[in-house]
Parts: sequence; structure tokens; C-alpha cells
Amino acid sequence: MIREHPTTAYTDQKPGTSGLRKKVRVFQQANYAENFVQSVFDVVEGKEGATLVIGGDGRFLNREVIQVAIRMAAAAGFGRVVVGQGGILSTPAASNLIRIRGALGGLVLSASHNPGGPDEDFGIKYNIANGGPAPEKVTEAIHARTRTIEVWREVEGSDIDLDALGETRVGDMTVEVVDPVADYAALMEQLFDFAAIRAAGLTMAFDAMSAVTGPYATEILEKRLGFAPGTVRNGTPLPDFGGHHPDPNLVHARELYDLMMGPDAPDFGAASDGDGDRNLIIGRSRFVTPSDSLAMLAANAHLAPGYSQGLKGIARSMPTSAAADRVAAALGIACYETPTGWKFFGNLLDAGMATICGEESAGTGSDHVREKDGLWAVLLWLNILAATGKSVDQIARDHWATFGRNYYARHDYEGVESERADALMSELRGRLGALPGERFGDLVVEAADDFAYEDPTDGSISRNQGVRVLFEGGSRVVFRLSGTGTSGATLRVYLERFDAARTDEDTTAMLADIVAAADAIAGIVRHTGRTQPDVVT
Ligand code: VG1
Ligand code: CO
Repeated sequence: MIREHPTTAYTDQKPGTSGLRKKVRVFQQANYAENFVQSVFDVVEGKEGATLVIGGDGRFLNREVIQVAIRMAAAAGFGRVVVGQGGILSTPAASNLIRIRGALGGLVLSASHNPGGPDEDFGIKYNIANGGPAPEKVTEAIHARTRTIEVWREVEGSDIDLDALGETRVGDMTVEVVDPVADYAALMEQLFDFAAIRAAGLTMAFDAMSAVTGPYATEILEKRLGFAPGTVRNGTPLPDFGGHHPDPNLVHARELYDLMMGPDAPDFGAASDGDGDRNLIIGRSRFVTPSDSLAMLAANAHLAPGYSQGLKGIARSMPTSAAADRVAAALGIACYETPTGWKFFGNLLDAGMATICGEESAGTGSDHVREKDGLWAVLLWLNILAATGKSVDQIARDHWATFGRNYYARHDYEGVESERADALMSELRGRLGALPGERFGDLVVEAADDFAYEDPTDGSISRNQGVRVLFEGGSRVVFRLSGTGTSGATLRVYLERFDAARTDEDTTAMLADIVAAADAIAGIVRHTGRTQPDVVT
């Protein structure tokens, strides 16, 4: 029996950089999650008898939303739902399952690196048949549907047992509860030389931040690769991530950072975020920026079995440093520059134009799935360390000696009043035409624009993706507003300076004049009232 629930549309269900993200309290309003899920189902075609993958990062509300989404999928005509045991699926594992099961798509329940719990954040993202986040034309259609929705539908029935592996029926639909780790771990074994990593005898610390990668990392690192018990820290996913912010950066993964900088540092340190798609890489006394990590992985990927044929191309988001471009040029392959958000990589990966992709926000991945993948990056690093016998620090130094160094930092100003942030951006956009030729200290503006991207596979155009100010000599500053925050606005300022010769300087010192220029150009202090960023990564 299908039950129809009359509902009233909400006006704020616009997906951002990566799905719909709101405070849990917002999601707890009557019909809020149901409206969004029904809007997805109303927009997506080909549901009859099709397979849908559902899973999340285990945060507060995960199980409740999964239960109702299963009943709604049955009412929408799906033939099968594949759901991770306990409601758990990391974002890359969900992407893999969609692909290997030939699913129509998947619902990924996560607010990623945002904190979880009754007063924190929840999110819902729809991924399409290639395993990747829905492209803008789909998210725009979903958003349009949320504004007119009047009814949502479910098959009548009780909750299923999410903890018991195996199949049950909900209405005419089969629900299959699967081991969330098994297929993903098998894929990693195909891509990387597990025997070589095991034989290298490395030591490591992996911080799962009480989020979804705990079970994956324990199985892969400790069980299959033989790292010592205790290598995985904070390995049990908790609904509130233990009260921590599951964002693997130098602020929120401070303990790992301190360990890696101290006398007892193991060979390799890494962490992942709430939903398992980000990575933090720290060698003994050597932090590797995500932009550098992308470039170093691309330069060395051929050492891993899954990439021994070489790369077809590299893609990076616009705010990510140009370090990867130098690798692409040396390899004689294309480098694509896309807007922020993994959804823009999907077409390039599908078309075989890029093999490895990355973002400055600690996201790296390849064509093995259609999401960024935290553990994948960790394993590729381990494979490279094992194959070369070098330390992280040596790999970094050798890389910079060959390619030069893109000094890089991101300054985030969080919880800025939206009107003030919007005023800063619109004033900046108004100044763009006048900037070329202007001098800020020793820096001369070469070009300035509001980044627009034309997808080379389907010609679709995405405008207003962030303001770039490029200085002569390869340095630059980028300004954009976050599309994943849930309160106020977050201004992100991306700072980059290229130096071909001096590769062992202090990043803060190397970027000081660009920081000053950024404020002179955008009036950050004047508009936001802030003299310091909240987070520097
Ligand atoms: C941020 C990052 C972006 C990333 C996105 C989703 O978006 O900057 O690079 O793709 O988060 O990552 P924004 O709009 O807040 O800058 V995740 O791990 O939160 O799915
Ligand atoms: Co994430």
C-alpha cells in the first residue's frame, strides 16, 4: 500500500557545492528530508525496477532518514535498494557500489567535514549512474521541484533491520544490506601493490576522526596491509564524531600534526573527513599541502599497478595551485581547470580525458570512482613510498627541485554576515576591469576575472565561480564564497606564489605580500571587520 503525505514546499532546499546541507534542526522540520528525497525521485527518470544505493557517514539522523528513504524508494518504483550495514557507506564506497551494481544512482547522507550531532549539520546528496555527484542541470531541476512539491509517497511498513546483512522486502522492492567495506577494499587491492606496501615495513598513524573511514581503514591498513594494531585512531564512527570537527586539516587534526612533528613520529601520518572523501598527508616533519599532494601523486602514480599505463590527463579545481599543471606539462598531457566541487570532474573522467583529479580542500581521486577518495590517496602515497624507498620529505624535496614550488595557503573567514560577504564580492567584481596593471608592493596584476568554465564534453557553461587575480610571475589570489556552510557566509581567500629556485622557505613569509595585496584588493578587514582568518590551511 502506498501512502500519500500532503506537504508544503520549503524555499531553501537549494543544493550547494555538494548536495543539500543544513542544520539538523532544519532537517527535523515536518517533511523536510522527505520533500527533498521526493523531489529527487520526481526528477530522476528510469526508476522502474532500477537499483538505488543508500548510505551515509553515520552522523546523527543517518538511520532515520535512511529508513524513510527506503520506503519512499519502494513507492517510487525502484526494484532494489542496496544499503550499507548500519547505514554506513563512505562517499567513495557509495560511488563504487553505484558503479559495480549498475545502479541508477544513490543517496549519500552526509555533511562531510561539517560537525554532526543534534545541534550540528546533516546533508543529502544525489549521485547519478556514473557514481558521481549530480551535475548542475540535475541539481537545478531538483531545486525547482522542491519549490512546487505538494505530496510525498511511501510504502506502508515498519523500519527494516539495518544491522543484519542480507535481503528483505519492502513492498515490491528488495532491500539488500551489504558489508560497506568489502567491495571497496577489493577495488583498492586491484589498484595498489599491497604486497610491496606490506614488505616495506613502514609505520603510520591514521586518524579516522570518529567518522566513516574507521572500519575501512582498520580492514585495509591493519588487517590487509599488516600495520600494527592501533595504527587507526578514533576508528569507531560516532553520530557526533566525538564532538569533534571531522575536517582533516592542521586545525582539526592537530593531534596528528603534533605527533608527526615530534620525536615519536611514524613514517607516515594521514587522516580523513566525516564521509571519507578527503585526505590529510603528513610525513615525518613534513606537511604536504593538498595541492602539492595532487602534483606529487600525479608525478609518481605510474609506480602503482592501477596507473602503470600512465595518466590520460589531470584535472584540478580553479583555486587549487598550479603545481599539477607543471607535472601535466612535463608528462605531455592535458591539465583541466574546473570550478570548485567534484561534480565538475565527472564528465572529464567519463570521457577518458583525465585520470587523476584534485582540489586544494584535501580532495584527491581518480577514475576508479567518481568521487574524491581519502583512503585511495593514502594508499597511493604508501605505494609510492614503498616503490621508491624514499620518505615523504624526500619525495617533496625532489619534486620541488624538478618543478619549482607553489607556496600555497587558504584563509577562511567563517560565519561572516551574508550581506557583508556579498558586498565584498560585488565590490570586487566591479573592480576587475581596472585591476590589470595595478601594483601592490612588488606585485603587478597581469589579469583579473570572474572564473567561468565551459565543460569540454557537453559545452555547458558555469559562471561566477570565483574571482581570480593573477600577478606577473605566476603568483595569484582567488576569492570565493563557500557553498557548503550552514550558517552565515564563509569567505575563502586562496593565496599562491610560485618560485622556481627557492623551494625551502617558510610558507607564511613567502605569502606575506600576497596576503597584504589581497586585503588591499578586496577590503577584507573593512568589509568583514576581521583582522585574522578563522582557519588557515
Ligand atoms: C568545499 C571545498 C570544495 C569541496 C566541497 C565538498 O566547498 O572548498 O573543494 O569540493 O567542500 O567537499 P566550499 O563551497 O565550501 O568551498 V566535502 O568533503 O565537504 O564533500
Ligand atoms: Co567529505
